[in-house]
Amino acid sequence: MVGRTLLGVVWTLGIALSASAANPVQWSIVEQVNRTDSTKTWNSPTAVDLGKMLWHYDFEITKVTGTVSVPFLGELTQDITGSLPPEALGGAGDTRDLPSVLLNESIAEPTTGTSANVLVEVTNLGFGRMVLSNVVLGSVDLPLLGSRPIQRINIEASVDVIGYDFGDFNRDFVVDARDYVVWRDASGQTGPDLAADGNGDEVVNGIDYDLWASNFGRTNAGGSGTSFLAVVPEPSAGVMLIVGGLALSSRGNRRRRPLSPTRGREAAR
Ligand SMILES: [Ca+2]
Ligand SMILES: [Ca+2]
Repeated sequence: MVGRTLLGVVWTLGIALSASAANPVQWSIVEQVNRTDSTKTWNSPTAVDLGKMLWHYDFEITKVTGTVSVPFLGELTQDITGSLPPEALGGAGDTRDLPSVLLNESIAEPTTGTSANVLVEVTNLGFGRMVLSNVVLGSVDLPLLGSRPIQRINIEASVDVIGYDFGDFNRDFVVDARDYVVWRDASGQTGPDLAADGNGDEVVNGIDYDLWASNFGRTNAGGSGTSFLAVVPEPSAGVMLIVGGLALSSRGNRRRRPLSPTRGREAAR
């Protein structure tokens, strides 16, 4: 009975995850923090697809406003985005492991004395999360009216995450002969951030080749959550020979595709 219940929970969880997982994901954050709030948490409605080689993320805090109330005039809202430290307003990078922290900063806005710790992360289940803690709302100096306490702030932010399949070394959303060329040209190299290092152990070797081979033919043009359930058979020795031949024959005139995430994003659309 317990086993069946557990199985049901796992099954339901699996359905929920596969139904909500997407690639790429774009999350828009709009949060209001009131003067009485010391913490505020935002959770994404969807999750990234978990079965990926790595994820590229890009986030940006696009707008922060503070609102004060003024007797007889009502509310005045001031945009304070411009006086926030630029390095705290955004970031981009790759991550191979979840959970992954994209930003964890104590941010202070000097003109009003507003500050907070800001944590942006992707959880182990692939959901986005933003936590504002130790929130202190400052005050705005108004002509004739003096210093008025900020009643609330509004934060707008965006987080984009794109996952790449195992073996998609050139990040064009297809695992094919071009990825073999990337692997072959880098074979034997060591170090961080190697495009053909499929398993992230800082060595490009046969293990990475096997990851490419076992995912050969896989495509993910921004589908929703089904890609990691797909089973792609390992290519036969004959296919490998053909692929090897194609790769060799295209070596002279091939155009290397840039590893630009923008390219990948366009391809995903
Ligand atoms: Ca590829
Ligand atoms: Ca490796």
